[in-house]
Amino acid sequence: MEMLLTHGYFLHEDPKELQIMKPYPPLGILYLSSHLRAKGFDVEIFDTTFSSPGQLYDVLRSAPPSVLGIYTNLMTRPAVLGILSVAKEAGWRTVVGGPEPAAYVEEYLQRGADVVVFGEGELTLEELIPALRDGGRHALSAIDGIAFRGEHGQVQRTPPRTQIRDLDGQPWPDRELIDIDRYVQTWRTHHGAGSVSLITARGCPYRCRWCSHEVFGKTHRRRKPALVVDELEWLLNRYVPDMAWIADDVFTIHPGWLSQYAAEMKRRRLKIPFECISRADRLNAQVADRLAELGCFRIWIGSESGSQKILDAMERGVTVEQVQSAVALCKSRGIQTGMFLMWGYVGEEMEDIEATITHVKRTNPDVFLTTVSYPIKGTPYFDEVAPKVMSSRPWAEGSDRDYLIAGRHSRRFYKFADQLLRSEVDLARSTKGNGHLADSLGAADLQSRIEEARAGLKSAFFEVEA
Ligand code: B12
Ligand code: SF4
Repeated sequence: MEMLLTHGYFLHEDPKELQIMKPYPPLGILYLSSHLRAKGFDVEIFDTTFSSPGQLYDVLRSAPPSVLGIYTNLMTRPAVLGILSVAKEAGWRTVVGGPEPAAYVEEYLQRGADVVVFGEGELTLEELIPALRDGGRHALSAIDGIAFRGEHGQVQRTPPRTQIRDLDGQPWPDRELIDIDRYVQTWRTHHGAGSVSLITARGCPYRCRWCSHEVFGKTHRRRKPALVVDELEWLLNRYVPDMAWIADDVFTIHPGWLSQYAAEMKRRRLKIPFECISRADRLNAQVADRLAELGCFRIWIGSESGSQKILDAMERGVTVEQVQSAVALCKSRGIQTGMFLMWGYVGEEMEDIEATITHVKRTNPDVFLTTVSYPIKGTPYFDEVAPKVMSSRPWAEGSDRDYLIAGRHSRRFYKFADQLLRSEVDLARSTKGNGHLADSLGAADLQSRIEEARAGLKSAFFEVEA
């Protein structure tokens, strides 16, 4: 074996994810594997999702060491550092890639990574595997898109790697090397429908300040519609899923592409329920029609805030009204809507929180998810708040989600904001339709939760995060 690819996501170590139980396979390393195998490399994958650190460590200690490549995102940092330390002890040469390590090159090099890879890994690994096997530091300095320690221990970075121009020339992800059926079955057991994932494009050209663009930059490259349909058709035949998730950043970014894709699906008489993510400004009547016709049952829309001031501060590039009409449009086509919302962005005041509550009540999506905003290193948002960023845990034990922002309201404050939002929306829902309270007891409960949340917001108003 010339390379073992893995990732640090262990479902059974994550109590929150164990409740959610919606695992998806790590497409990035599956793409790396298929590319490298097509080039003649002997590559294997250790999929950690349903496994345990101990099982991976056993493999690392017992297999003849070669090159270990690890996908890392901001949540998997501690697990990846554990893997690096065992791998180094066992004599592996180690490479880390994915969205996280580029922002923490020194830290990863210090804790066991021999090389950090920036951006897409396919072309870089093709050169890196032989260099790590046969060459020394000199060989590394000729490879674009990496960082490593030079002769005197200094961090050496090479020029950026050119991205793959033609995604259609790339093989599909190597799903057959891992147990996809187990993913599908896990979905089916916990949600009644087995799901598969695929991507139709790479990268997003928008500039939302808090969003990580480490891997694909601001490019957007799409695959040909018919070739995506080939992959989906194969997935349907091979794994017989009940639904699919199109894991693109903005699936509906290109209406012309979507129409061609829909026409090809229709021509082959293919249809599968699916969910995807989009932006309010990339949805219009024609796009909503295509989505409905294709079987889209839920669309996730980044709404983030009901305050235009905050949306503008985020450089989100959409208006509150656009979100409201996009949600209404999708609903009118029978597509469920999910909204992402963020508390605590720079500049958010009580009136912006109220605006978000009014917005969600008015928009009434089927489901909404909230987070307290966190600055991901490498993003403009992080740079903006950097002087106020404080760590709540040692770097190696946490993630960028643990950053505190000095002077911002406390987590307790945002818990009350969340309680207020949820109770207000539930109350508004219970009174909608027939114009009176559907359940007077429920309504009374909600009213008291609203009062409790408002009192909580007042009492926590001067509590700050750090
Ligand atoms: C699908 C997805 C998910 C899914 C499923 C994850 C999965 N198993 O696939 C779900 C919904 C579960 C999810 C959850 C989260 N996600 Co997510 N997710 C994505 C998304 C939209 C697509 C991932 C994908 O398939 N990409 C396509 C493949 C081809 O790209 P790739 O994985 O990056 O791989 C390439 C390179 O990174 C590189 N590479 C990858 N691995 C390796 C390894 C080596 C050795 C090398 C050399 C190179 C290399 O080469 C690959 C091929 O070119 C990305 C955004 C994006 N467009 O990538 C966000 C993204 C990865 N997620 C992100 C975040 C923040 C999260 C959450 C923390 C969100 C939250 N608040 O809960 C959680 C964390 C979950 C966890 N416990 O790990 C961030 C990560 C930021 C960061 N710095 O780490 C991203 C980048 C979104 C963003 N733009 O901010 N996510
Ligand atoms: S949040 Fe979505 S639309 Fe904005 S830059 Fe990131 S991927 Fe693109």
